[in-house]
Amino acid sequence: MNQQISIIGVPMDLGQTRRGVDMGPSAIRYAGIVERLQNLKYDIKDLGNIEISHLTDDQTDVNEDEQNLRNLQEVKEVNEKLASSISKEISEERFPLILGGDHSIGIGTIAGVAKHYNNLGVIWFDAHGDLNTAETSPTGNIHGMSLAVGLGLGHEKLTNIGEYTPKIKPENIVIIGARSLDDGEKDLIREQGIKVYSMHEIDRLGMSKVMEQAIAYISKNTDGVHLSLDLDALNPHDAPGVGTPVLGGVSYRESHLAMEMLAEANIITSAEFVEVNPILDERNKTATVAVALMGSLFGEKLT
Ligand code: 4U7
Ligand code: MN
Ligand code: MN
Ligand code: MN
Repeated sequence: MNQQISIIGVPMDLGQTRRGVDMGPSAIRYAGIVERLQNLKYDIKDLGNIEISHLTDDQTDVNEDEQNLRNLQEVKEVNEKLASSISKEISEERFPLILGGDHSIGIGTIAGVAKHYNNLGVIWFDAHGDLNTAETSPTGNIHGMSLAVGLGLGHEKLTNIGEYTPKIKPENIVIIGARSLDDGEKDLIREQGIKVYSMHEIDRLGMSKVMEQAIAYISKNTDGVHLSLDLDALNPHDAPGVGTPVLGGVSYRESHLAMEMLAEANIITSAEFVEVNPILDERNKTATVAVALMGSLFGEKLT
C-alpha cells in the first residue's frame, strides 16, 4: 500500500436530516486515527476539514428541476471542493483517506479519484444502495443518491462535478452488506447488472467467500479501487452511531475480516469512512470501530 496518506475531514450533514454527523471527522480523530496509522509506519498528513457553508434549508423557492434534492446547491459546492482537494493529493502520489460526514460526500470523493484512473473500481460497503435519483428517492436526501451520481444518473449539478460524467461503470461496482434497497434502486441494479453481495449472500457464503469473490471480480478490469465504507453496513449493535441504522448487519468480526482481506489483496487506492454520528453514538463506539477498521485496512495484524 502507498505509504503516504492524506487525511481529509468532511463535516457534512446536508445530505440528510439528522444533525450531528458533521462531528464525525472530529470523533474519528478523537478515537486516534492519526496515531493508529503512524504506528503502522505511514507518513500521515492531516489536511483538516473541508469548509461547509450552511446557506439555506429553504425548499420553497427551488426550481422545479431541483425538487426532492435537499440542500442541492450546498452539497454540490462542498463536493466540488472535496473533489479538487482529493485530486491534488493523488497528483502528489498520496493515498486519500476521507472522513465523513454523511455519504453525500461520496459524490465528491468519486469525482476526485476517478479522473486518475481509466477504470476505477468501487467497493460500496453499506446497508443501502445509495442508488436513488430525485425521481426514485423516498426522502430527497442526497446521501441516498451518491453511487447513482457516480454512474452519471441524477441532477447535472451533481453529475457534472469535476466536469466529466460518468465517473464509474456499473460493472466496476460491488455493493457489500445491502439489506435496505428501495424499489427504484432494485430496478437500477437489475438494469445495470450491478454486483451486490447482500446480507443474504453474506449469511449463505460467509464473509470470507464473499470477499474472495468480490476481490476477484473487482480486480479483473480495474486499475484502481476505491473503498466507500458506510458504518451502517455494520450491525447497529456494533455501530450504533449512524443516522439510518438497519437491523441484521455485518458483525464487528466480519467487517474486520473484510478489511484484512482487502489489505492482503493490496488493491485499495483510496478510501472513505462515512456516516459516523457521535450524537447518536454510545461513548464514541462507532468512531472507535471505524478507526479499528482503518487499522485493519492499512495492514494491522493481530499477531
Ligand atoms: B446512506 C434511503 F429511503 N434509501 O434514499 C434514502 F431508505 O448513505 C436511505 O446509505 C438512504 O446512509 C441511506 O433516503 C443513505 C431511504
Ligand atoms: Mn450542520
Ligand atoms: Mn451510504
Ligand atoms: Mn447506508
